[in-house]
Amino acid sequence: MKKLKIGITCYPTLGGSGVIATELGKKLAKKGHDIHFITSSVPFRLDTLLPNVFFHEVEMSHYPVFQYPPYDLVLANKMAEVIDEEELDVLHVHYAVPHAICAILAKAIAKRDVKIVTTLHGTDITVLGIDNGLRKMIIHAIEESDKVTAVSESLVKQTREMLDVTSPIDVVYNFIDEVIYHPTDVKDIRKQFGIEDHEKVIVHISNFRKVKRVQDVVQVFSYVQEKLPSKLLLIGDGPEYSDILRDVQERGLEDNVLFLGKQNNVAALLNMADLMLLPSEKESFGLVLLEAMACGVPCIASDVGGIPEVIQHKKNGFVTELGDVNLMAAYALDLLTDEKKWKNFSEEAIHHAAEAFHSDHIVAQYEAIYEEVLR
Ligand code: GMT
Repeated sequence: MKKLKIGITCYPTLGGSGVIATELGKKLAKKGHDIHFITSSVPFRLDTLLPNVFFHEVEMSHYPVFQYPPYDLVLANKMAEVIDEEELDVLHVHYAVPHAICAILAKAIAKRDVKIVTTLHGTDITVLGIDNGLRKMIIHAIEESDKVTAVSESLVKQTREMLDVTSPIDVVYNFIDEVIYHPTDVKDIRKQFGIEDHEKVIVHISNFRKVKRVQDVVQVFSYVQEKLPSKLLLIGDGPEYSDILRDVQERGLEDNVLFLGKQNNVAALLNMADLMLLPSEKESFGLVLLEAMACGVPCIASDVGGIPEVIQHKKNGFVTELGDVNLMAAYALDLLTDEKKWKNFSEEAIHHAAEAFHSDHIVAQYEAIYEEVLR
């Protein structure tokens, strides 16, 4: 394929959408495309030095006349500059609002024609449940993009139902970097964390927002550890942190629950685990499930959003009705006490992650989309 100049805008801080955008940029750069990140800070996963990856900072000055800093306008201005100066072919934005809207404005300002590809990650659509004030804006972003993708079939369906849009939306699933996420021996690290050989380890990773239902994780763990020597690793941070901490203390679980905060080397931590729990209320895909599965960690999660497109129920993990902590605990105990079954689920998880979501395949899908919009 012809080498392209591709602009990428995402939220550069922690979060699945930022991870996907950055990993995609790195993979595309390795295939020879020029990648221009247009973001407010260096994306946290942009840790490899590549000669054809560029970072254009959206710099916010102090604007005394404005009550609120005009981030979206400054971003649109920066995008227009980069489109012209770097001669971009494609601008791939992650999130309809504000990034696709900024891209549409930048395209109108820039002298050069550029194609806009917008990826929906879920929160831009589910936010509508809270704030209908952005409805027309999101519809405009979808209709005016040259191509829209969503990270699961479920998100496409939800977008259609909530917004009544009929324009095509392609499903392009999330992916992981197979070089980072694979099974590794971490016996020594387990020891460093005070985990005994005979103990089972359950892991949960999220931004501790209400929708993640971390309290369900704690409840499931409290049932499991009554029957099995086990530890719970809670990775991440967010608004529910203090309530979860209190819950853990009130249940007397503090010796067995490790709050690890935000972590960069998640692959090593995942490899310490025997099981992942993700009991979210909403989840358009659940990138952490894929990260866990690629490391051979079976997952139990709620049957919502795109989760059943990732976990194959009773084959490589389990899905349950939202909030069914008793069933989650029963599935967890079933898996953690049956070595043969666990091994089988673990192998199936690795296999499914590689078969259905391999980065080579997903990156090629995005390249085909760029080709299509440029045709
Ligand atoms: O889950 C979050 O709160 C973060 C959010 C984001 O924008 O990074 O995650 C969304 O995008 C991820 C990458 O596509 C998906 O794997 C997550 O399922 C999705 N989160 C929700 O739908 C709640």
